[in-house]
Amino acid sequence: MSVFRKDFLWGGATAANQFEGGWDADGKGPSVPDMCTNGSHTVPKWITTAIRPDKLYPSHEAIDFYHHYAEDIALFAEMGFKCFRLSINWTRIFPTGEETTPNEKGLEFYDKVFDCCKKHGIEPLVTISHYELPYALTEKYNGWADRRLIGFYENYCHAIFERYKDKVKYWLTFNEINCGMSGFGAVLGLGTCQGYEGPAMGIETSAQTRLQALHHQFVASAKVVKYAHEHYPQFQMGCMIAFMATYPMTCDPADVVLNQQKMQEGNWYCGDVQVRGAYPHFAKRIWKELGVELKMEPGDEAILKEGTVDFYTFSYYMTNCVTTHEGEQTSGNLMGGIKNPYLKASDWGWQIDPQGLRYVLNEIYGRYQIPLMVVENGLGAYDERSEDGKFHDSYRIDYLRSHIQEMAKAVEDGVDLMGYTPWGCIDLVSASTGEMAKRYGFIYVNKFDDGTGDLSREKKDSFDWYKKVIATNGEDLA
Ligand code: BGP
Repeated sequence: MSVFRKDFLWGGATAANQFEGGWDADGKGPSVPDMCTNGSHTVPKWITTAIRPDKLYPSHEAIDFYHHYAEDIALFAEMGFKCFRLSINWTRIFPTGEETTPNEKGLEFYDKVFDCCKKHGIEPLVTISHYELPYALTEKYNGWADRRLIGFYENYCHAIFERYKDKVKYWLTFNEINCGMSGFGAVLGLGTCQGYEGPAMGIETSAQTRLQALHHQFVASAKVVKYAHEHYPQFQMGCMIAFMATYPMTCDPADVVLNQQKMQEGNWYCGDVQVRGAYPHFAKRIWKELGVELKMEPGDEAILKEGTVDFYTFSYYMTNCVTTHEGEQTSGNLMGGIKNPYLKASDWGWQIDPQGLRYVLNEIYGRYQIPLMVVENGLGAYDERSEDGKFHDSYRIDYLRSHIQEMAKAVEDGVDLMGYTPWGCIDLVSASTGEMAKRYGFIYVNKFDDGTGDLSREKKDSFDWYKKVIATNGEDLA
């Protein structure tokens, strides 16, 4: 008997800016990622203030899901997906973010996508804002630094809630909202990069700007969660955190305390606001240390309390260590850290830690006691075509298998786990580097870093493997 729920949401995850393409099709406006060039593990991707004709912008065509959605969703259905996580591109619906009437053509595109999911019995899980802020809002308002963004976000949500109320049940308000705690969040989540041209992850913003911008996102999220609960009781509203677990490198109590603070800042600060509806006790310490004076308006505290989420979702790729002693640096999803001698790393230096997933699931569930969902996990790797012309990605299968095994243990520990949507179920553009070469998919896409490729789709070995996993509800992982 499988330990997973009967209605476990097996599936895969994507984000509009990383796979749709059609960046200016049918009235769509430019978003922040549309201004980002390609890069690699060693060369940083840039954000530019205008489209430079001599540069390559990977989101512009990406893998052209915009024109391949029917074929791609049919492939997901063939694997047996119960759930498909995708995001809505804000600028398809409101090209500059400020319009009051939505762009009908943009709405129609997602109608077609959701209808296609329905035809195949696949439940959509929609991220409302996945690193896709209208660039016009960055240019004019410096993104979420400006409180007026709350209103624009509400308009956007009201429009998509009403349009898709019969097609979408599960919603996530912001992807990896906690990226706003760190510098690189400026380009990714907050859009606080007004007038900036340079390495996208290298922009420095003050902690004051970042945490204030995050506060605006918290209020925006709570407002639309409350609105959804009042108007669409059938909706399930979730948060999404980049869970970046860290371990103390030594048993020196100073390392343990440092690690606790790192976990508070990196993971719990945002989760606590969105799940518990108030800033946690340690927020005051963080504000003091960073010299932040948070501006709250009357009513903000009440709205945070009233707009708490129904379920908690997170991405999980790797773990790092922290220490007050010497240690060797390594990289990771959003955040680097100190190397762990017990773990191996991916080609991008992300340390692979399946057991950490069991640990994290227990920690989160113990704290919040609401259903959890792993909405990103996976191995970014270089896939080489073998002599027989196929992609034998056994390394990806090993990665996923070991993580599913640990999820199963967490479920046996008593964690209420709703589902699992591994990242980049079809190859897509990397968020951190803008590469195609960093592939996560069960489905290979013939699209390359230099922008060439005929966009044809091919199944990797992991495709049939995952199909079997889903068919057996996670029992047969061989
Ligand atoms: C998360 C993002 C995704 C995705 C993933 C993998 O931070 O939510 O958008 O891209 O990480 O990261 P990367 O593409 O950098 O390998």
